[in-house]
Amino acid sequence: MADRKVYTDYFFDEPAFNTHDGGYVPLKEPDTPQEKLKIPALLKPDKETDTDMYYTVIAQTGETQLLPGAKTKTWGYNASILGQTIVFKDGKNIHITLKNELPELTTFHWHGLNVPGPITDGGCHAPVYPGESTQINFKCNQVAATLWLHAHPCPATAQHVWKGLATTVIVQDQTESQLPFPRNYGVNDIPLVLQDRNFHENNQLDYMADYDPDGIQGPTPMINGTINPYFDVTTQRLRLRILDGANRREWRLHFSDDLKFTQIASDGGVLPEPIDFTHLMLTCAERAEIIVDFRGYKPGDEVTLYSDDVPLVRFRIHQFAKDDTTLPDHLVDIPDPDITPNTKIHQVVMAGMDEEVEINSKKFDMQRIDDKQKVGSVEYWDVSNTNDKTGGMIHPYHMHATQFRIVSRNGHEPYPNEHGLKDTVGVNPGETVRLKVWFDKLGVFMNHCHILEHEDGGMMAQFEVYDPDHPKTYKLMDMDTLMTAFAKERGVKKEELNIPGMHM
Ligand SMILES: [Cu+2]
Repeated sequence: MADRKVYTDYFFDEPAFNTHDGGYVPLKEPDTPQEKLKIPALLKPDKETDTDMYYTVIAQTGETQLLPGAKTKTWGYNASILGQTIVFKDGKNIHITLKNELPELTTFHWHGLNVPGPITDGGCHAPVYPGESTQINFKCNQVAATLWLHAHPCPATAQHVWKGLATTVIVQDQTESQLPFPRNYGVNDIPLVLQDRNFHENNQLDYMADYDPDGIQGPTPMINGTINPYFDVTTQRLRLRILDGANRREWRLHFSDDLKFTQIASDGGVLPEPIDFTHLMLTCAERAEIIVDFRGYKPGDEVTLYSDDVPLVRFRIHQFAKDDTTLPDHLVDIPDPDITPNTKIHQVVMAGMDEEVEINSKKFDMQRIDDKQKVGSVEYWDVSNTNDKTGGMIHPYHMHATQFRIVSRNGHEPYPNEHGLKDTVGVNPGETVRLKVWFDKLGVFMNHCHILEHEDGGMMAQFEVYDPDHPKTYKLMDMDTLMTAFAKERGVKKEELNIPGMHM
């Protein structure tokens, strides 16, 4: 950790920060007692062999003690809220039984995972109806990374995630396992899912009461489903796998004393080189793995992680063994394939706010394929955000089925921590971000803004990854089928469904 440059900047456009939104809900420090940070259990495989892993993932209802008093009704994966952490090992065949024990349909989307679409990928074309289960099988074929599983049943994705359907997925591989990173799960390697909620009468969530077409927010930080958490630090170095799991909120992270930390991985895996920061901003769905070194602290000290000025997690320092591990200047090689000659530059224009959101002047249509790319081809995608009026806002752009490279922002170098693989990128107002994108799985997939209310509201498109030698047709879901099912499951008429995006 010798002489690397330390970045002290959030990089994104300050006038576009969510704090300037008309409907911004400031975070507030909870006045409830501090609680031990919940560390999700590791989901136990039903069976594991040298070549195969078998899991059962259950979407279930539950009740969670979030605040003193009444428990909050929540949803989760193999847990009452959020879920157990799921580990995939590179090179293994994965078999997952997806079981829906919720009162309504949902889908299981593997954010950042390189799998075929549209069914295995788990977007809106892959509903699992209540009481039913289905099986997906795929080969895990990608580098070590922190990914996540979340519900994606358009246009109720935002409601389902708000209720708790999101959990961390860890991919492990040989290369990462050789690097000098902390990896004792729960002790010095922990997931940190950053979310915010608003609590109503009896400590309950009320999605419709807090609905905002530019993204629901709550004043209370909720970290791994814990309100006002602390974590007992027992090692000098701590690895945090941070996910912005909020529907809309950006997190501007920094520690007390402006403690320096080191980012070692972004969305799609380990960075080419470690990057030192004192401040780090994450937009929705982005991940950052960081290592915090507490060498300057002694037992009894406390180091706080903040977003803006609000405490998120208090790290209580205990006795730890001295750790002189240093990170190499170069961590991993990142693939950088050449652009395939004679291919077009794809254009994605994200525009509008509130109910007016769209991509390329269109709202999402499950039955329409908006773009195509040949499997194995390497092509540029130019992603623009035209919300440059009245301050504008940052749209976090996500593509299923790929880990891309960020080539440039308005022709300039991407941010210092954007030289690794990414599946989500925050696009500033008036900016065009050029991506280098390639796919190795076939299917129909979604690309969209990851502010979940924008996604549900239509700021989403679809593309097909095709093989000209083996053309395929896909049976695509339609809005009416999903709305009819939701209405039946909720026991109301279709017109009475309270799903804001359904009229898009
Ligand atoms: Cu957006």
